[in-house]
Order: sequence, then structure tokens, then C-alpha cells
Amino acid sequence: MIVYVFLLVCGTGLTLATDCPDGWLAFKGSCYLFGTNNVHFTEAENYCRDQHEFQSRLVHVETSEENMFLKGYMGDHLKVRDYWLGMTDELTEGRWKWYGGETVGPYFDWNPGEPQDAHSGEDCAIFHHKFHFRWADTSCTSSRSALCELR
Ligand SMILES: [Ca+2]
Ligand SMILES: [Ca+2]
Repeated sequence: MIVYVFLLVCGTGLTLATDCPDGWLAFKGSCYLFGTNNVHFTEAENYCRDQHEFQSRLVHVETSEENMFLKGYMGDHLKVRDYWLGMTDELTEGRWKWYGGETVGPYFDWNPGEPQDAHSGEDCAIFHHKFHFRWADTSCTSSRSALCELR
């Protein structure tokens, strides 16, 4: 009986861990929320941090599976917006880091020719709808949509 109750509790915990709040998409242990306003990079990061008791961040894409899932969803449902990734090379040009965190990699999905740090500098990264949502660097003060991840 004790073993049975223990298993029941553990089973419930596992179920909750893969559930997502209303309006969020679930994939492999993470939950994703697509913002509907175009804002600067830091505004998007702050928007994500304000979600779900301050536990979410702009998305960290670490595997091709995660990237393909998100690009597939954007291509099917969100064709005309660009979405921020939670990484920047503002500290050292060409060295991409998660915002406030460690170095990104080895997985990237830059569109050919990106990142090129064009114009007066491009230190933030987006899923670019014109590149079928492959990644591009862009100005951190351009206006794009947030893509938040909770894990
Ligand atoms: Ca740059
Ligand atoms: Ca660029």
C-alpha cells in the first residue's frame, strides 16, 4: 500500500512536469509562449521573465529537434513575424552568449551569410521569417516578437 501511494505521487509529479500553462506549447519538457507585440530585445527578455512567476526566459535553442519544432510551428501558424532568441554577442563581437549567461553552442541555425554584424552592429538574434525562420543577427533595438521558454 505504501509503495502504491509512493508510485502514485511520483506519477503525478511527472505528469505536472510536462504540463504547460494555458496558451503555452509543450515540447520535450519545455513550454513555449509566442508574444504578440513587436518590442526591443531587452523588452522581450523582460516580458518573458514576467511570465509564470519569473521562471521563463527568451528561448534557448540547444538542439536541432527543438529548432525544427519551433520553426515548424512558426511556419505553419506565424508566418510574418520575427522572434527573438535569448542570446547576444554584445560583450564580445562574434561570441554568442545566452543573455546574462554562458557561451552558446555548438548548435546554431544561421541563415547563409549570417551573422554579419551589419550596419552599425547587430548583436541580437532572431528567427527571421524571410529566411524560413533560420537565424539572423539584427539590431537589439529593432522591434520583433518575444518567444519565451519555461523549463
Ligand atoms: Ca554582433
Ligand atoms: Ca544580420
